[in-house]
Amino acid sequence: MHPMTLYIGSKSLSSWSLRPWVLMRHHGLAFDEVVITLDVADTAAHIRAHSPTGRVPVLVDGDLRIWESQAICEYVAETFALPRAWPLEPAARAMARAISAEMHAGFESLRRELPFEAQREPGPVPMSAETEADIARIRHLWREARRLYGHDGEWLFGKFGIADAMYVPVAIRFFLYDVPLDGPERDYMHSVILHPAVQAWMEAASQELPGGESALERTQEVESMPEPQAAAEPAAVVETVAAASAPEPTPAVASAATETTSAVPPSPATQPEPPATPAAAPTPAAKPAPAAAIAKAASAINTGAELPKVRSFQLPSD
Ligand SMILES: N[C@@H](CCC(=O)N[C@@H](CS)C(=O)NCC(=O)O)C(=O)O
Repeated sequence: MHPMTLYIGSKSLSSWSLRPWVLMRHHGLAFDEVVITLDVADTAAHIRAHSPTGRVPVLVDGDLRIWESQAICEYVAETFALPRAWPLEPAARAMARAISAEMHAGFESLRRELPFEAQREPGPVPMSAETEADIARIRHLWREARRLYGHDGEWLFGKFGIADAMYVPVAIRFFLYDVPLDGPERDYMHSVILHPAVQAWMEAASQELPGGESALERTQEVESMPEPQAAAEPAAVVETVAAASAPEPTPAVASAATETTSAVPPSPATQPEPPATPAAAPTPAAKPAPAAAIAKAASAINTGAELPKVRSFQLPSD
């Protein structure tokens, strides 16, 4: 069966895309991803071909099209009965929802002054009082969630859930902008950047060149990655994972010019290729530090079960 398709923006830039992507990867859901290069001339047209809001992420599941990052998280959580997507206990659940809503609606100063640029060399930048206040608020939220409800795991409410997915890009920002942290917030940031799905995202982001030239003509299959918690958190997605592990036929690739994801013969630009090598595509002169740092830290992780492959397609720029 053809899996769901998640349309996302460039991984080096699209923090909203990362949120549902990381939740789906955490739980080993099978899906195709289509990466739309952001910040090029025809970005808007490409996104509009798939998204009613002109924004990514968008999830397509059969006839359904779901937009808005948190709605996508909710949809997959409900459809696949993901365990602990929200905490079970009402007070914890309410707080998880509240802090997710705060993230979705707020922290504008932080988002403006510390933009999500996954390729940036980690280091501090000058910050306004408003951004300092955003950071203080986030630190308070993380600390309280961990203190009150985080006892059975390393995530905000113990197990990895939608609230974590919403804050993953914030933790990456803290890492990339060298935001001074200590205590539970620092531990939490480390948990985020060491998460195998986050490493995979950052690694892919590091392969993107400014303007997207390197990846525009490339279809790539993201390698399966270890997911240490998969065994500990059985989800009602076993069939999906097992099915996704089997070799699949040539994927139906969405054309930027069409609204459909099915029965579109792959063009030369979208046929599967082995992972890019330096000879096959230009690569940045030096690997960006964040991905390298995260990859190095990751080597300490004792890995567990394998996740299924996510098929990845880069929409070309006309
Ligand atoms: N509230 C939306 C925000 C989505 C959003 O702003 N996405 C950005 C990319 S991170 C986008 O699509 N921008 C359009 C563009 O760059 O042309 C959500 O949560 O999904």
